[in-house]
Amino acid sequence: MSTLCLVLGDQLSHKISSLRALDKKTDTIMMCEVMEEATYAPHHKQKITFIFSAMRHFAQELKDQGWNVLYKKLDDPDNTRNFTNELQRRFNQIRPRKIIVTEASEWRVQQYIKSWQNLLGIPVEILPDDRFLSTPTEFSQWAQNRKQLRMEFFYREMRRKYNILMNDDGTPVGGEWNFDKENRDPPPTLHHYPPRPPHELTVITKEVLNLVKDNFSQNFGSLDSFMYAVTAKDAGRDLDFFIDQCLPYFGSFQDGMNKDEPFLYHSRLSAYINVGLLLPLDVCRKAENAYHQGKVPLNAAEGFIRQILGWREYIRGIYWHHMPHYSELNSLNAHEKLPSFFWGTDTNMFCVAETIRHTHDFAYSHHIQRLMVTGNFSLLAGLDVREVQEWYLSVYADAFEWVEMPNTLGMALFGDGGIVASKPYAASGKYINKMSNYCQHCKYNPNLMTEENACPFNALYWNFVDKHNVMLNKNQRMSFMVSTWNKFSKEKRNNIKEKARNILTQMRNGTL
Ligand code: FAD
Ligand code: DLZ
Ligand code: SF4
Repeated sequence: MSTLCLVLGDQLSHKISSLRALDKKTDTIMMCEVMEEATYAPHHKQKITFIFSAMRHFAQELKDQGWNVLYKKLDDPDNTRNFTNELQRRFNQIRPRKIIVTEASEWRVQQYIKSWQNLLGIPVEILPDDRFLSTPTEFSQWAQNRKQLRMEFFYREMRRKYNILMNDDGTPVGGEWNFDKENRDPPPTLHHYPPRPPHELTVITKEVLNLVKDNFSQNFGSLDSFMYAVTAKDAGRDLDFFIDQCLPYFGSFQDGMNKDEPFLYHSRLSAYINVGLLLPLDVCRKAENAYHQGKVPLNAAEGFIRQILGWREYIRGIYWHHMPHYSELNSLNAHEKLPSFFWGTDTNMFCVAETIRHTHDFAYSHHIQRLMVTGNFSLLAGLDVREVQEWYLSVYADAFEWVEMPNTLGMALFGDGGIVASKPYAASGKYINKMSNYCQHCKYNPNLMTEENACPFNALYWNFVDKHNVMLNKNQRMSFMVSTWNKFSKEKRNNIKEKARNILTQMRNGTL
C-alpha cells in the first residue's frame, strides 16, 4: 500500500516518527517551500534562508539514502503557495492510499492537517512528535489541579523521567535541583569570548540566498553575516564547539550582556533544535557527559540542561495546554503601537539599539536581551501584545509560535496574567547597568530619573508600578515596589509620571 508523507520545515530529523513509519520501497516523501509559510509573519531574511536551505539539504540527504522525495521549491512556476494545495497536487499525482505526517508544532498548522482526511477522503495518520521529551497530555496531567504551573517543579519531574544528573537514590547530583543562585554574575568585560567557527556557504545555500534576495528584499535583517549550519552534521559541530569552549562558563555569566558580543557563552543552538537538526535529548546528554568527565562545572551543566529539559518542554506544554485562547490574552491591556526602532530606525537607548542591531545582523539575540531589554521595554511602555509578538515571531531564526508565544506573551509581557511568570519581569535601568556595560556607551544616564538625559527605563518602570498598582499589590514579590512608590512624595510621583508621558511622546515621534 503506498503512503505519502509530508515533512514540514521544522521536522528535519531522520528519526522523526513519520519517517520511521515509512517503507523505502513503496512510499513517497514530499516537502514544499510555500509562500503562505514564508509570509504569515514578515520573517527575517536569515530565518527564511536557514529554513529553506536546511530543508533542501535534508531532502538531498533523504534522496541519497534512496528515498523517493518530491520537493517543491518556492520559485517553481507551478508552486501552489500553501501546504493544503501542495498536498492535493501530490495526492492527484500519486494516488496514495494513506497520508502520514508527524503532528505540527504549531496550532495553526495542526488545524490544516486535521482538515486533510475529509478533504482527500483517505486516512491521514498524525503521529506524535517524540523528539519532544514530554507530550501535551503528560503536561496537562501534571498541570491538573495545580494552582500555579511553575517550571521548577515540572523540571524536576523531567530530570527524574530521563534520569539526567540524578544519583542512584533518586536525589539530584550535587544535592540541589537548581544552581541558579551561582548564575547571576555580570559578564567579565575584558574577557575573550571564543569566536564561532563559520560554516562554508554550500551551492544550495547560495541558491537560497539569491532566492531570498529576489523575493524578500523588503524584509527585516541582513544576509551578509549568515552563519547558520544547515545540516545535522554542521549543527553537531556547533554543538561540540559549544560544549568545549562555552559550556564551562555558561552558568556563571548566563544573565549578562556585553557591547559588541552577541553570543557571549550562549549555545546558539535553539534554531537547530527547533527545526530538528539537533535532538534535545542528545544535546542534554552531551552536556551531562561533559560534567561527568570533569570538563564543566555542575552549575554550568545543570543550568544549560534546565533550559532545554525544563524551560523548552515547559513552554511547549503551556502552549498546547492553553491554545487557542492563549493567543487572545492581554491581561495588562497593552495597546501602544510598536515604535519604528524595533524595525531598525535609530534610538538613543544603547541597550535597545544594540539588541536590535544583533537581531538584524544575526536573526539572534540571547535570552537576557530578549527578556530584559526589548521585552522589558515593551512591557514598561505598554506596547501592543500582538504587535510585539509578531515582531518576535518574525525576527529570530528560532521563532516558531509554540515557543515564541509563551515566552513573549507570557514571560516578557505578563499578558497571560501570571501563568508563565510568577511576577512581571519589569526592571529599571539599574538592572541593565548591573548586568551589562551598555550604559557606559549610552546618551542616557541610568542613575537619573527625571532629568533630560535620564534613562527612560527608570521613569517608565515607576509609571508601570503606578499604572498596575492594584495587580502588583496582590503579588507578594511585587507589593514592596508599590509601597516604595507610595512612599515617594506626591511631587516626585507627579514628576516621574510627567517624565514617563514625555518618554512615550518621544517614542511615538521617533526621538527617543
Ligand atoms: P541558550 O542560552 O544557550 O540556551 C540553551 C537552549 O535552551 C536554547 O537553545 C533553547 O533551546 C533552550 N531555551 C532556553 N530558554 C528557553 C525558553 N525560555 N524557552 C524555550 N527554550 C529555551 N526561544 C526559541 O527557541 N524560539 C523563540 O521564538 C523564542 N522567543 C523568545 C521570546 C522572548 C520574549 C524571550 C524572553 C525568550 C524567547 N526564547 C525563544 C527563549 C530563549 O531566549 C532562546 O531559546 C535563546 O535565547 C536561544 O539562544 P541560545 O540557543 O543561545 O540559548
Ligand atoms: C517557518 C517556515 C517557513 C518560512 N517556510 C516554510 C515552508 O515553506 N515550508 C515548510 O514546510 N515549512 C516552512 N516553515 C516552517 C513551518 O512554518 C513549520 O514547519 C510549521 O509552522 C510547523 O507548525
Ligand atoms: Fe539602556 Fe538606560 Fe542603560 Fe541607556 S542608560 S543603556 S537606555 S538602561
